[in-house]
Amino acid sequence: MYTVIGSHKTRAMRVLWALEELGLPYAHRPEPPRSPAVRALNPLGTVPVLQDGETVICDSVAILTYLADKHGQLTAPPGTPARARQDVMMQFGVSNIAAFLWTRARHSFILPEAMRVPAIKPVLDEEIAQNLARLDDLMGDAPFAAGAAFSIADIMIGHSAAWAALLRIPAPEGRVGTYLKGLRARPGYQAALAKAQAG
Ligand SMILES: N[C@@H](CCC(=O)N[C@@H](CS)C(=O)NCC(=O)O)C(=O)O
Repeated sequence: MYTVIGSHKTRAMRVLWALEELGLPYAHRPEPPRSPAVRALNPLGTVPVLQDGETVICDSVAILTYLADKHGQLTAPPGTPARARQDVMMQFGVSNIAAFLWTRARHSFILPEAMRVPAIKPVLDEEIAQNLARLDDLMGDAPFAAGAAFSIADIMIGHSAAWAALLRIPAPEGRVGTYLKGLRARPGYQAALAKAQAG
């Protein structure tokens, strides 16, 4: 059985969501980042960490890719144009949305107070809002990030959009707005959230 380490309030939510979409059982240990339990598995002290027997994976994108490839679901096959398209959208979510959210979090409550630059937050909010809106051009008429099927790229983008919504960063309207709201309304997302909140 898989064990997911890290609270659902962190990037571990991506992994919990993926496991629900895959319909797989898992154990969940919401250990805090940098805690001794996390450091014992990941020298960086970051979460999420996935344990699969003797295998330990310490990065949310690596975990999503591992699970999707291993189970042959939520992904296009490696070495195909469809996979390249999916990877482009995954990296767009990582670099153009999640990275700005993380920088915002660092300047809100993670960095020592003296290093925080509060003035950067509205700049980041604008970058995030603009990149969410760019999904309209990137996706065209496709219902999901990488085309016709829901994939791990949608988990990355949907998790980032949910994070942005919590911060009240303006979401695009119209088709992309409906797509983003639909991601977090999915039974898999809702089940992961409900189970994690129930402890
Ligand atoms: N690239 C890693 C980043 C992991 C990461 O930074 N996680 C945060 C929580 S969402 C963390 O553990 N931060 C603690 C720290 O940076 O020391 C991933 O996607 O898993």
